[in-house]
Amino acid sequence: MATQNPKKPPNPAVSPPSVSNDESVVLERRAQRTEPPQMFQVVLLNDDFTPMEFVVHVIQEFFSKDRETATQIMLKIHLEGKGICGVYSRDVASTKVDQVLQAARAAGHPLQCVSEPVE
Ligand code: TYC
Repeated sequence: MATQNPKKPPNPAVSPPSVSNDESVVLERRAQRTEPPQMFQVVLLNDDFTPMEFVVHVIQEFFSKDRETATQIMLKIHLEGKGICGVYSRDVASTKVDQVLQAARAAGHPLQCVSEPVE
């Protein structure tokens, strides 16, 4: 399973309080920066048994690709060993993996699908 990178906590909205000469407390406002959420790519892996037509169907069905694009992705996986079908938030990517694996097992195919964090 993918592991999470420990990240530094974001810059706090205000600096730690500092005490000025006249003893008043000074809080310096800082620009707030929200990191974009970590995204996950859903990757299909090649194998020698899953029919090409089934893979094309899966890519169309679960990754909303047209038939031509799905065929190109399938052929890339077939030739190169793996291929990215889409990039999603963590939960959506995880659901896509579950859906693909469930459909593959129900049809009796060994197709493998994983999600991995995008660099
Ligand atoms: N290599 C498979 C075949 O020749 C086709 C295939 C493509 C299987 C992509 C899995 O993710 C895959 N029938």
